[in-house]
Formats: sequence, structure tokens, C-alpha cells
Amino acid sequence: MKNIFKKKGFWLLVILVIVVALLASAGEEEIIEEEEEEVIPWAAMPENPVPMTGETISVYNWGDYIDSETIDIFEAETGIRVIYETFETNEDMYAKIAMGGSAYDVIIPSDYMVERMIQENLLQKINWENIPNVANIDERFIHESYDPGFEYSVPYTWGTMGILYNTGAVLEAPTSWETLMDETYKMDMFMLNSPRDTLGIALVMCGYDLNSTDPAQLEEAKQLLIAQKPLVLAYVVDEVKDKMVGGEASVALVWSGDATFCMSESDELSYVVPKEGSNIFYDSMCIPHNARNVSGAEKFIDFLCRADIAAMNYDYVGYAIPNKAAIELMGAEEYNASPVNNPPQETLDKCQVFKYLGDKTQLYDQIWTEIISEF
Ligand code: SPD
Repeated sequence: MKNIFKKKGFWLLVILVIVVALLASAGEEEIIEEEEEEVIPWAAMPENPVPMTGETISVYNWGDYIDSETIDIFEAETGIRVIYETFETNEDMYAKIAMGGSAYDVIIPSDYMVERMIQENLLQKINWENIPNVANIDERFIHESYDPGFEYSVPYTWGTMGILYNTGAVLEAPTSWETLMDETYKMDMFMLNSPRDTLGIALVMCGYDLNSTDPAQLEEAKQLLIAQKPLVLAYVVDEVKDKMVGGEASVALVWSGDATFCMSESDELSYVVPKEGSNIFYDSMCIPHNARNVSGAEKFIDFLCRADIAAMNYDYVGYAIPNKAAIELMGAEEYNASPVNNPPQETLDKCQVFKYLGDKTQLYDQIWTEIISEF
């Protein structure tokens, strides 16, 4: 018998077999990995979408405040088309509704604006029989301070205001609002283009109540913000996220949900609620007085209260949610591990809700215009 181990052709064949086997197994691993990485959505499009019925609802919400896929699912499940518009601040939204030219079926104002709109008869009472998923809302987030008797609003998200900062760029991690007056960050910070939020924090920086209506205190807050202007790169709202993730500034005054979003995009960003205290806000779904499709609005609000849909929205938007069923679905342990979603009691004790300030609101609007137009 010839010694085949001495033949060159034999060894070439062996090498070829090994290479083919290795390539095949690497391919298998890739396929297995792909299967493991597949993201299971919280909610999915129905297999048999309902054809459009011709019914519509008109929704007016903050920018970047919903996963648009949830709207697609709602439309496919109900056949109701959603006409969706966005606003940047409570004040912009209020002006549009109060002028009366636009009829929306669902709006999402913050606490103090819910309070104002109730007082001015701009909202209608909610028929809870048509919102069974309200049972998913944790009672801790039902605040009678702005909706006495819990009649007009369904909690959607909540959060705090604080400082988002770039850990690699700041000299030390901020703990105080004083950071926003620090010359080190000249032309290196963003402030919120939102009168109530920014003036509220300026009042806290001056050592006053963030709901103050005292003209002398407000004047001091105004002077502080005017003195701060040379440090401010821009007054922004939703744009702050791209700008901070892109490293355009070292610090920014932000709402906590935007901080969560930015921190998920960049390991260099962190968030703090300063030691002097801050604002805690609750944004809620409401039906305006002049809604044209109340039953469609109720269906949409109930849909957004569904655990799978609220989880999907949280995953996309980043703002903390009051929906205990959604938190359970996502895994309460992981959700609560974030100090942004679950701030220590000591922090919460130092946070206050904005109140509607009646006719003193005009003073805020006037002061804000003066600050923004000051050169
Ligand atoms: N992207 C929009 C986020 C809206 C957050 N609402 C904040 C309300 C503060 N009073």
C-alpha cells in the first residue's frame, strides 16, 4: 500500500476540508447571533389592519414625545386616522387653544397648564368608563394639586429639571445650579427656551420659591438670566439632544427625559438635579373643550395607557412613565435602576410642581420677552 500521507494532494485536501468546515461553523455562529440580537417589539402591528374608516382624531403633543410606530398601530387597530401636530412649550400650545382657531381632540399639557386650562374651561371632563386602562396608572402620579378630583387629565410622563453635562469636558461634576453662572462655561452651555422653566430655575438660583410672583424677586431672577446671557450658546428645546450628544457644549439645562435619551446615546453625558432643588413636572393627556371627536380621543388616550404601548413609548422617548403595568412589562428592576426614573427621596423632597399663577403669568411672559430680546 502506498503511503498517502506523503502525497501533497492529500494534505491540500485535508486543509481544504478544514477551511470549509471552519467557514461553515462561523456562518452558523453568525446566524445564531443574529437570532439572539433580534429585538422583540413591545407592541406590534396587527396582522389584519382595519381599513381606514374615514374617522379622524387630531392630536397636539410636544415634539419628540411619542414613538410614531404607536400611531401606526393605533390606526391599524382602529381604522381611525391620526392627524398629529407638535408644539415646543406649554405657552405655545395654550395660545393656540385659547385663540380658538384650532380644534384638537387630544393635547398633552404640563401640570400648571392643566390647572390653568381647567380654570378657563378649556378642557372637558374625562369619562373614565371609556378609559379602562387608567387602571395601569400608578396612583402616586395622580396629583390633585393641578386637577382637583382627578377629572380632566390622564398622566402620560413625568420628570425633573436638571443639568446635563459632559463628564469629559467639565472641571468637576456639577452639584449646584451655580454651574450655570460659571464663566468657565462661557458660550459653552444651552438653556431651555421655555419661560416658566428657565425663570423658575433662576428664582431657585436666587434662593426663592420657583412659583414666586413677587415682582422684586422676579426682577432679580431676570437680572441673573441677563447676566448669564454671555455664557449661553443658545436657548433651545428639542435640539438640545442632538447638540449635547454631538458635544457642542459642556452643560445644559434640560428635562430629565431628554437627559435619559442623551445618556443612552453617549457615555460621556451625565445628569444631576442640583442640591438647591428643582421642578418636578407631570405631563398629562387631556381633551380640549372644543374637541370634535371625543370618542376617538378616548380610544387614543386608552390606547396610550396600554402597558405594551406605554412601554414602547418609554423606550423611544426616554421620559419616565407613571404606567405601573408598562414598567412591570419592561422589568421594574432595570427601569428603577436609573436614578433619573427613580430619584432618591431626598431629591424629590426638594422638587416642586409649577402652579398656575393667575394674572401674574403676564409678568412672567413680559420678563421672558425682555430677557430674550436683551443684547
Ligand atoms: N420633547 C418634549 C418634552 C416635553 C417635556 N415636558 C416638560 C414639561 C416641563 N414643564
